Amino acid sequence: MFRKVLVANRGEISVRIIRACRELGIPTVAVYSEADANSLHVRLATDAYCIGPADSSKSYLSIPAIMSVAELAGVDAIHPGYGFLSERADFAAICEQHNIKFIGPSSQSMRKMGDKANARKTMIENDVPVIPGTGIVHDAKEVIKFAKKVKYPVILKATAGGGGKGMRVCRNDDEVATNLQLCQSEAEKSFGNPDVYCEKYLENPRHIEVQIIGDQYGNYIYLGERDCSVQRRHQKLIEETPSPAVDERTRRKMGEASIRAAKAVKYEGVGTCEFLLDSDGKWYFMEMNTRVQVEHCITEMISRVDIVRQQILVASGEKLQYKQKDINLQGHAIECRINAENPEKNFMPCPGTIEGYVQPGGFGVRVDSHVYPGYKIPPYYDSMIGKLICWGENRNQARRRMYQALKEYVVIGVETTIPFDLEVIEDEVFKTGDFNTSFLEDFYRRKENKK
Ligand code: MV4
Repeated sequence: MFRKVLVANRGEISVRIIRACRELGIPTVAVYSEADANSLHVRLATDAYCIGPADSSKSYLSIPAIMSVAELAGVDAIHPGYGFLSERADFAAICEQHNIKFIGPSSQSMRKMGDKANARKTMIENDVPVIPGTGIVHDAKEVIKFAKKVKYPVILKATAGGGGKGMRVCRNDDEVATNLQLCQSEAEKSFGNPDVYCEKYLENPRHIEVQIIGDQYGNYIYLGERDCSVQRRHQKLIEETPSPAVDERTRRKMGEASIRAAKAVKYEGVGTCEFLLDSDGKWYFMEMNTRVQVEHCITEMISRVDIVRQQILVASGEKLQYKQKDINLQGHAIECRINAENPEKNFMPCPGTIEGYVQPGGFGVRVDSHVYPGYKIPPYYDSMIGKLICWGENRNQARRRMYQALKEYVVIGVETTIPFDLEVIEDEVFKTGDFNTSFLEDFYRRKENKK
């Protein structure tokens, strides 16, 4: 087992990782920026080092700052959490060169999944369904030819992109020429790689993702799917598992396809395969997220598998403690991300001091958060206050428990997304479970019509 783990992150996920390490008896090293000196992760870790100013490019994203602390503190592993350096293959490679275990896949696996056009090719070779698409496209003619074949709309995507960044939908020949140039120059600017590929565009799919875990010996399990269709500009707001749109057979097929995807790149650790599900039940691999995700907790609630604990165990070289037949998904779980944002003002971030704070609790209620009364939410990072996760024997019980827990949650001093969450949880369409990624747009349209 590891001697000491550096947690290269902040906020609730640092707290989540430090808790898992404490349970395993592993000392931890927190790193923090000047804006985070009063953060909970600093208090909970065995040791803490300031790594620079508030600006994350000079602190949480600074590889030299983090590697210096790793050497100084004598850690043998680094947990990157999500965001920040978590999907940087170059960082994973530097850890490998310094004999420090990056808690995640190898830099090589990350590179193979990080290049989306290449990942598509790998999936096709391994019988994982992907949306009809192209390799790298060089001129508008190629795209127009492809669109003739599959019919408009099509979508251009940066091969180095992901998570909704660097995408452009084209609905006719005229749009192709302009969008291709825009997409290529944006890709060059944002990712340092101008390469773009093209896919048939699916209108209003559901966003489904499958959690997998693999060890260093080629053993894999999948832990069912999460439905993340309630999102706004690629920011997920509410997630649930199981998906109301996935049946037992589809769950097994998607799970097995996810494991084939992982095996194809010799993936180790926890990861998530993202799929789109269309209205006739067809589903397609989109991309793989090579990190622990914000919404992993709902999967923990229905599987009773501690995903972060398993992540640390397999990274340290232990064999996976579960076989697929040991996995027994039970009940339903929903997560609401509670953000310091004003839903009445276009979800504008509202950093500031939390003057009063009371968390909900009770059977089937979990709050993962790093805040406390008097805590000042800094303006430099994401505005998440915490995650509220509710479990129930079925979807309706989980939903009603979420409603009560949201009602109990008191946050004074900053605006939050709690009033918005309450409205969605009680929404008639949300109640049916029959919706897709256009849910929020439709929700606001329906609200306007009622006025
Ligand atoms: C798509 C798509 C439809 N057709 N690709 C967004 C995140 C990234 N992982 C992939 N994404 C999408 N890719 C094809 N060929 C729809 C999405 C998508 C989406 C697009 C617009 C608005 C919200 C969305 C939510 C999930 C997925």
